[in-house]
Amino acid sequence: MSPEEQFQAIVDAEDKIEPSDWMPEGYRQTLIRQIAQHAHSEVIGMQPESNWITRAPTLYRKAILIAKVQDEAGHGLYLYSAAETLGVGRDEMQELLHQGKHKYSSIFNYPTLSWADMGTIGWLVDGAAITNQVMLTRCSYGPYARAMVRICKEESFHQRQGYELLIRLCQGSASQKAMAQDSINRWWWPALMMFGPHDGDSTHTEQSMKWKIKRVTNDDLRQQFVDMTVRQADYLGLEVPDPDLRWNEERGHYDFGDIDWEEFWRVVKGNGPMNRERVAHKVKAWDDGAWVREAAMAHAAKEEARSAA
Ligand code: FAQ
Repeated sequence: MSPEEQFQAIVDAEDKIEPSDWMPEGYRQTLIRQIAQHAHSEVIGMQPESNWITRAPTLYRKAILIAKVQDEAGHGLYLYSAAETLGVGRDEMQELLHQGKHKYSSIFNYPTLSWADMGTIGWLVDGAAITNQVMLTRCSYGPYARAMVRICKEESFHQRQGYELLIRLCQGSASQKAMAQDSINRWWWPALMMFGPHDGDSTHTEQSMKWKIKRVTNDDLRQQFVDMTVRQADYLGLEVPDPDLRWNEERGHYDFGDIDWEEFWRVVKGNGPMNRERVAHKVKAWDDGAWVREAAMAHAAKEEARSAA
Protein backbone atom coordinates (compact mmCIF):
# COMPACT_ATOMS: atom_id res chain seq x y z
CA MET A 1 0.00 0.00 0.00
CA SER A 2 1.24 3.51 -0.79
CA PRO A 3 1.37 6.04 2.11
CA GLU A 4 -1.71 7.73 0.58
CA GLU A 5 -3.65 4.43 0.55
CA GLN A 6 -2.56 3.62 4.07
CA PHE A 7 -3.64 7.06 5.24
CA GLN A 8 -7.06 6.73 3.58
CA ALA A 9 -7.50 3.24 5.08
CA ILE A 10 -6.97 4.67 8.60
CA VAL A 11 -9.48 7.42 7.87
CA ASP A 12 -12.02 4.97 6.39
CA ALA A 13 -11.68 2.72 9.44
CA GLU A 14 -12.68 5.73 11.62
CA ASP A 15 -9.30 5.72 13.38
CA LYS A 16 -7.72 9.07 14.20
CA ILE A 17 -4.78 10.66 12.43
CA GLU A 18 -2.28 11.96 14.99
CA PRO A 19 0.39 14.69 14.55
CA SER A 20 3.28 12.25 14.06
CA ASP A 21 1.42 10.17 11.42
CA TRP A 22 2.12 10.58 7.71
CA MET A 23 -0.52 12.73 6.03
CA PRO A 24 -0.98 14.18 2.52
CA GLU A 25 0.17 17.79 2.29
CA GLY A 26 -3.32 18.83 1.14
CA TYR A 27 -4.85 17.32 4.30
CA ARG A 28 -2.37 19.23 6.47
CA GLN A 29 -3.01 22.51 4.65
CA THR A 30 -6.81 22.07 4.73
CA LEU A 31 -6.70 21.50 8.47
CA ILE A 32 -4.39 24.46 9.09
CA ARG A 33 -6.75 26.68 7.08
CA GLN A 34 -9.90 25.46 8.81
CA ILE A 35 -8.57 25.25 12.37
CA ALA A 36 -6.81 28.64 12.16
CA GLN A 37 -9.96 30.18 10.72
CA HIS A 38 -11.95 28.61 13.52
CA ALA A 39 -9.51 29.86 16.21
CA HIS A 40 -9.54 33.38 14.75
CA SER A 41 -13.37 33.30 14.79
CA GLU A 42 -13.41 32.49 18.48
CA VAL A 43 -11.00 35.33 19.26
CA ILE A 44 -12.53 37.98 16.98
CA GLY A 45 -15.93 36.68 18.18
CA MET A 46 -15.17 38.09 21.64
CA GLN A 47 -15.53 41.65 20.34
CA PRO A 48 -19.28 41.93 19.59
CA GLU A 49 -20.20 40.67 23.05
CA SER A 50 -17.47 42.29 25.12
CA ASN A 51 -18.84 45.54 23.80
CA TRP A 52 -21.84 44.99 26.13
CA ILE A 53 -20.11 43.90 29.36
CA THR A 54 -20.18 47.40 30.84
CA ARG A 55 -23.83 47.83 29.87
CA ALA A 56 -25.25 44.50 31.12
CA PRO A 57 -28.48 45.31 33.00
CA THR A 58 -27.71 43.33 36.19
CA LEU A 59 -24.70 41.92 38.03
CA TYR A 60 -26.00 38.41 37.26
CA ARG A 61 -26.07 39.07 33.49
CA LYS A 62 -22.68 40.80 33.64
CA ALA A 63 -21.09 37.77 35.35
CA ILE A 64 -22.58 35.42 32.72
CA LEU A 65 -21.39 37.60 29.84
CA ILE A 66 -17.85 37.94 31.21
CA ALA A 67 -17.66 34.15 31.66
CA LYS A 68 -18.92 33.56 28.11
CA VAL A 69 -16.43 35.95 26.52
CA GLN A 70 -13.65 34.34 28.54
CA ASP A 71 -14.75 30.90 27.31
CA GLU A 72 -14.41 32.09 23.70
CA ALA A 73 -10.81 33.12 24.43
CA GLY A 74 -10.19 29.65 25.85
CA HIS A 75 -11.64 28.03 22.71
CA GLY A 76 -9.29 30.13 20.60
CA LEU A 77 -6.35 28.87 22.66
CA TYR A 78 -7.26 25.16 22.35
CA LEU A 79 -7.68 25.63 18.63
CA TYR A 80 -4.39 27.49 18.10
CA SER A 81 -2.71 24.63 19.99
CA ALA A 82 -4.42 22.07 17.72
CA ALA A 83 -3.22 24.01 14.63
CA GLU A 84 0.33 24.18 16.02
CA THR A 85 0.50 20.36 16.03
CA LEU A 86 0.40 20.63 12.22
CA GLY A 87 3.62 22.63 12.12
CA VAL A 88 2.34 26.21 11.92
CA GLY A 89 3.40 28.81 14.50
CA ARG A 90 0.98 30.85 16.57
CA ASP A 91 2.67 34.14 15.70
CA GLU A 92 2.53 33.23 12.02
CA MET A 93 -1.24 32.63 12.25
CA GLN A 94 -1.72 36.00 13.99
CA GLU A 95 0.33 37.72 11.30
CA LEU A 96 -1.73 36.17 8.50
CA LEU A 97 -4.97 37.21 10.22
CA HIS A 98 -3.75 40.76 10.72
CA GLN A 99 -2.70 40.99 7.07
CA GLY A 100 -6.15 39.80 5.95
CA LYS A 101 -4.70 36.56 4.52
CA HIS A 102 -6.56 34.34 7.00
CA LYS A 103 -10.32 34.43 7.27
CA TYR A 104 -12.67 34.32 10.27
CA SER A 105 -16.40 33.75 10.38
CA SER A 106 -18.52 36.30 8.51
CA ILE A 107 -20.94 36.55 11.45
CA PHE A 108 -18.56 38.61 13.59
CA ASN A 109 -18.60 41.48 11.11
CA TYR A 110 -22.07 42.62 12.19
CA PRO A 111 -22.61 45.20 14.96
CA THR A 112 -24.31 44.49 18.31
CA LEU A 113 -26.89 47.26 18.58
CA SER A 114 -29.03 46.26 21.56
CA TRP A 115 -28.98 44.17 24.73
CA ALA A 116 -31.25 41.64 23.00
CA ASP A 117 -28.32 40.90 20.66
CA MET A 118 -26.57 39.20 23.62
CA GLY A 119 -29.45 36.72 23.72
CA THR A 120 -29.65 36.32 19.96
CA ILE A 121 -25.90 35.71 19.62
CA GLY A 122 -26.09 32.94 22.24
CA TRP A 123 -29.22 31.42 20.70
CA LEU A 124 -28.49 31.74 16.96
CA VAL A 125 -24.71 32.20 16.65
CA ASP A 126 -23.68 29.67 19.29
CA GLY A 127 -26.60 27.50 18.10
CA ALA A 128 -25.24 27.52 14.52
CA ALA A 129 -21.70 26.98 15.84
CA ILE A 130 -22.77 23.84 17.77
CA THR A 131 -24.77 22.47 14.84
CA ASN A 132 -21.55 22.69 12.80
CA GLN A 133 -19.17 21.61 15.54
CA VAL A 134 -20.87 18.45 16.77
CA MET A 135 -19.79 16.81 13.50
CA LEU A 136 -16.24 18.09 14.09
CA THR A 137 -15.96 16.01 17.28
CA ARG A 138 -15.80 13.09 14.80
CA CYS A 139 -13.16 14.76 12.60
CA SER A 140 -10.41 12.37 11.47
CA TYR A 141 -7.66 14.57 12.96
CA GLY A 142 -7.28 13.66 16.65
CA PRO A 143 -6.20 16.99 18.20
CA TYR A 144 -9.01 18.91 16.45
CA ALA A 145 -11.67 16.30 17.30
CA ARG A 146 -10.65 16.25 20.97
CA ALA A 147 -10.61 20.06 21.24
CA MET A 148 -14.11 20.11 19.77
CA VAL A 149 -15.56 17.80 22.44
CA ARG A 150 -14.72 20.30 25.15
CA ILE A 151 -15.70 23.31 23.08
CA CYS A 152 -19.12 21.84 22.22
CA LYS A 153 -19.97 21.34 25.90
CA GLU A 154 -19.27 25.01 26.59
CA GLU A 155 -21.03 26.21 23.43
CA SER A 156 -24.21 24.40 24.39
CA PHE A 157 -24.13 26.21 27.73
CA HIS A 158 -23.72 29.48 25.80
CA GLN A 159 -26.64 28.64 23.56
CA ARG A 160 -28.92 27.98 26.52
CA GLN A 161 -27.98 31.18 28.36
CA GLY A 162 -28.79 33.18 25.19
CA TYR A 163 -32.14 31.48 24.76
CA GLU A 164 -32.98 32.01 28.43
CA LEU A 165 -32.14 35.71 28.11
CA LEU A 166 -34.58 35.94 25.18
CA ILE A 167 -37.31 34.04 27.05
CA ARG A 168 -37.08 36.69 29.79
CA LEU A 169 -37.23 39.54 27.26
CA CYS A 170 -40.15 37.96 25.42
CA GLN A 171 -42.07 37.55 28.69
CA GLY A 172 -41.33 41.18 29.57
CA SER A 173 -42.79 44.47 28.33
CA ALA A 174 -43.93 45.11 24.75
CA SER A 175 -40.79 47.15 24.10
CA GLN A 176 -38.55 44.34 25.39
CA LYS A 177 -40.28 41.89 23.06
CA ALA A 178 -39.92 44.37 20.18
CA MET A 179 -36.19 44.61 20.96
CA ALA A 180 -35.94 40.81 20.71
CA GLN A 181 -37.84 40.80 17.39
CA ASP A 182 -35.59 43.53 15.96
CA SER A 183 -32.58 41.47 16.98
CA ILE A 184 -33.71 38.25 15.27
CA ASN A 185 -34.58 40.33 12.17
CA ARG A 186 -30.97 41.45 11.96
CA TRP A 187 -29.21 38.16 12.92
CA TRP A 188 -31.31 35.48 11.22
CA TRP A 189 -29.79 35.67 7.73
CA PRO A 190 -26.17 36.23 8.83
CA ALA A 191 -26.57 33.15 11.10
CA LEU A 192 -27.64 31.03 8.09
CA MET A 193 -24.58 32.32 6.22
CA MET A 194 -22.27 30.89 8.89
CA PHE A 195 -22.61 27.44 7.28
CA GLY A 196 -20.84 28.67 4.14
CA PRO A 197 -21.82 28.63 0.45
CA HIS A 198 -24.23 26.11 -1.11
CA ASP A 199 -22.67 22.69 -1.52
CA GLY A 200 -22.44 23.25 -5.29
CA ASP A 201 -20.33 26.39 -4.72
CA SER A 202 -18.23 25.03 -1.85
CA THR A 203 -14.57 24.68 -2.81
CA HIS A 204 -13.54 22.28 -0.07
CA THR A 205 -16.55 20.16 0.95
CA GLU A 206 -16.05 17.21 -1.40
CA GLN A 207 -12.39 16.62 -0.48
CA SER A 208 -12.93 17.41 3.20
CA MET A 209 -15.74 14.82 3.34
CA LYS A 210 -13.45 12.18 1.78
CA TRP A 211 -10.83 12.92 4.40
CA LYS A 212 -13.54 12.95 7.09
CA ILE A 213 -12.52 16.43 8.23
CA LYS A 214 -16.12 17.50 7.54
CA ARG A 215 -18.80 14.86 8.12
CA VAL A 216 -21.91 16.76 6.94
CA THR A 217 -22.23 19.26 4.07
CA ASN A 218 -22.89 23.00 4.45
CA ASP A 219 -26.48 22.76 3.12
CA ASP A 220 -27.40 19.76 5.28
CA LEU A 221 -26.14 21.49 8.41
CA ARG A 222 -28.00 24.68 7.51
CA GLN A 223 -31.22 22.68 7.09
CA GLN A 224 -30.70 20.99 10.48
CA PHE A 225 -30.26 24.43 12.06
CA VAL A 226 -33.40 25.87 10.45
CA ASP A 227 -35.50 22.85 11.49
CA MET A 228 -34.36 23.16 15.10
CA THR A 229 -34.50 26.94 15.38
CA VAL A 230 -37.89 27.73 13.85
CA ARG A 231 -39.61 25.78 16.63
CA GLN A 232 -37.59 27.66 19.23
CA ALA A 233 -38.64 30.98 17.65
CA ASP A 234 -42.29 29.82 17.81
CA TYR A 235 -41.91 29.13 21.52
CA LEU A 236 -40.57 32.66 22.04
CA GLY A 237 -43.47 34.07 20.02
CA LEU A 238 -41.00 35.69 17.59
CA GLU A 239 -41.30 35.82 13.79
CA VAL A 240 -38.51 34.42 11.63
CA PRO A 241 -37.89 37.16 9.00
CA ASP A 242 -38.43 34.91 5.98
CA PRO A 243 -41.71 35.09 4.01
CA ASP A 244 -40.82 31.84 2.20
CA LEU A 245 -40.43 29.80 5.36
CA ARG A 246 -42.90 26.91 5.53
CA TRP A 247 -43.04 23.32 6.70
CA ASN A 248 -42.71 20.86 3.80
CA GLU A 249 -44.63 17.73 4.78
CA GLU A 250 -43.14 15.69 1.95
CA ARG A 251 -39.52 16.49 2.76
CA GLY A 252 -40.06 16.49 6.51
CA HIS A 253 -38.13 19.79 6.69
CA TYR A 254 -38.77 23.52 6.56
CA ASP A 255 -38.36 25.17 3.16
CA PHE A 256 -36.72 28.57 3.43
CA GLY A 257 -35.90 31.57 1.24
CA ASP A 258 -32.73 32.39 -0.66
CA ILE A 259 -29.71 33.72 1.13
CA ASP A 260 -28.27 36.99 -0.18
CA TRP A 261 -25.00 35.50 -1.43
CA GLU A 262 -23.75 38.88 -2.64
CA GLU A 263 -23.89 40.10 0.95
CA PHE A 264 -22.14 36.92 2.14
CA TRP A 265 -19.19 37.30 -0.26
CA ARG A 266 -18.97 41.05 0.39
CA VAL A 267 -18.54 40.32 4.12
CA VAL A 268 -16.16 37.38 3.56
CA LYS A 269 -14.00 39.55 1.30
CA GLY A 270 -13.57 42.18 4.02
CA ASN A 271 -16.31 44.70 3.17
CA GLY A 272 -18.98 43.94 5.78
CA PRO A 273 -20.31 46.49 8.27
CA MET A 274 -17.57 45.89 10.89
CA ASN A 275 -14.64 44.11 9.15
CA ARG A 276 -12.20 46.99 9.38
CA GLU A 277 -13.00 47.78 13.02
CA ARG A 278 -12.73 44.13 14.06
CA VAL A 279 -9.29 43.62 12.53
CA ALA A 280 -7.99 47.04 13.68
CA HIS A 281 -9.09 46.24 17.25
CA LYS A 282 -7.42 42.81 17.07
CA VAL A 283 -4.13 44.31 15.78
CA LYS A 284 -4.17 46.94 18.53
CA ALA A 285 -4.77 44.31 21.24
CA TRP A 286 -1.87 42.25 19.83
CA ASP A 287 0.47 45.26 19.80
CA ASP A 288 -0.62 46.48 23.24
CA GLY A 289 -0.05 42.98 24.64
CA ALA A 290 3.52 42.64 23.31
CA TRP A 291 5.03 43.51 26.70
CA VAL A 292 3.00 40.76 28.39
CA ARG A 293 4.30 38.15 25.92
CA GLU A 294 7.87 39.44 26.36
CA ALA A 295 7.56 39.35 30.17
CA ALA A 296 6.15 35.79 30.06
CA MET A 297 9.05 34.65 27.85
CA ALA A 298 11.62 36.33 30.14
CA HIS A 299 10.01 34.66 33.16
CA ALA A 300 10.04 31.24 31.43
CA ALA A 301 13.72 31.67 30.48
CA LYS A 302 14.60 32.59 34.09
CA GLU A 303 12.73 29.56 35.44
CA GLU A 304 14.50 27.30 32.95
CA ALA A 305 17.92 28.72 33.90
CA ARG A 306 17.10 28.29 37.60
CA SER A 307 16.06 24.65 37.21
CA ALA A 308 19.17 23.92 35.08
CA ALA A 309 21.48 25.43 37.75
N1 FAQ B 1 -17.30 33.09 6.96
O1 FAQ B 1 -15.46 25.42 0.62
P1 FAQ B 1 -16.18 26.06 1.75
C1 FAQ B 1 -18.33 30.41 16.73
C2 FAQ B 1 -15.13 30.50 3.10
S1 FAQ B 1 -17.14 29.68 15.79
C3 FAQ B 1 -16.14 33.35 6.33
O2 FAQ B 1 -17.55 25.57 2.05
P2 FAQ B 1 -15.12 24.92 4.21
C4 FAQ B 1 -18.23 30.34 18.23
C5 FAQ B 1 -14.23 29.29 3.26
O3 FAQ B 1 -13.23 29.51 4.25
C6 FAQ B 1 -17.62 30.05 14.10
N2 FAQ B 1 -15.66 32.56 5.33
O4 FAQ B 1 -15.25 26.04 3.06
C7 FAQ B 1 -18.58 31.64 18.81
C8 FAQ B 1 -13.67 29.15 1.87
O5 FAQ B 1 -12.66 30.13 1.65
P3 FAQ B 1 -11.06 29.75 1.66
C9 FAQ B 1 -16.61 29.54 13.21
C10 FAQ B 1 -16.40 31.46 5.00
O6 FAQ B 1 -13.98 25.31 5.06
C11 FAQ B 1 -19.88 31.97 19.07
C12 FAQ B 1 -14.84 29.56 1.00
O7 FAQ B 1 -15.68 30.36 1.80
N3 FAQ B 1 -16.76 28.10 13.05
O8 FAQ B 1 -19.18 30.95 16.17
C13 FAQ B 1 -17.60 31.14 5.66
O9 FAQ B 1 -15.15 23.56 3.64
C14 FAQ B 1 -20.21 33.21 19.64
C15 FAQ B 1 -15.60 28.36 0.45
O10 FAQ B 1 -16.27 27.66 1.50
C16 FAQ B 1 -15.86 27.39 12.36
O11 FAQ B 1 -14.90 27.91 11.84
C17 FAQ B 1 -18.06 32.01 6.68
N4 FAQ B 1 -19.21 31.81 7.34
O12 FAQ B 1 -16.49 25.11 5.04
C18 FAQ B 1 -17.57 32.52 19.16
C19 FAQ B 1 -16.10 25.90 12.31
N5 FAQ B 1 -18.09 30.02 5.11
O13 FAQ B 1 -10.74 29.31 3.07
C20 FAQ B 1 -17.89 33.76 19.73
C21 FAQ B 1 -15.06 25.18 11.51
C22 FAQ B 1 -17.22 29.63 4.14
O14 FAQ B 1 -10.86 28.66 0.67
C23 FAQ B 1 -19.23 34.09 19.99
N6 FAQ B 1 -15.16 25.47 10.10
N7 FAQ B 1 -16.22 30.51 4.06
O15 FAQ B 1 -10.38 31.04 1.30
C24 FAQ B 1 -15.94 24.79 9.24
O16 FAQ B 1 -16.68 23.88 9.61
C25 FAQ B 1 -15.84 25.14 7.78
O17 FAQ B 1 -14.65 25.85 7.59
C26 FAQ B 1 -17.05 25.97 7.23
C27 FAQ B 1 -16.78 26.29 5.75
C28 FAQ B 1 -18.33 25.14 7.31
C29 FAQ B 1 -17.23 27.27 7.99
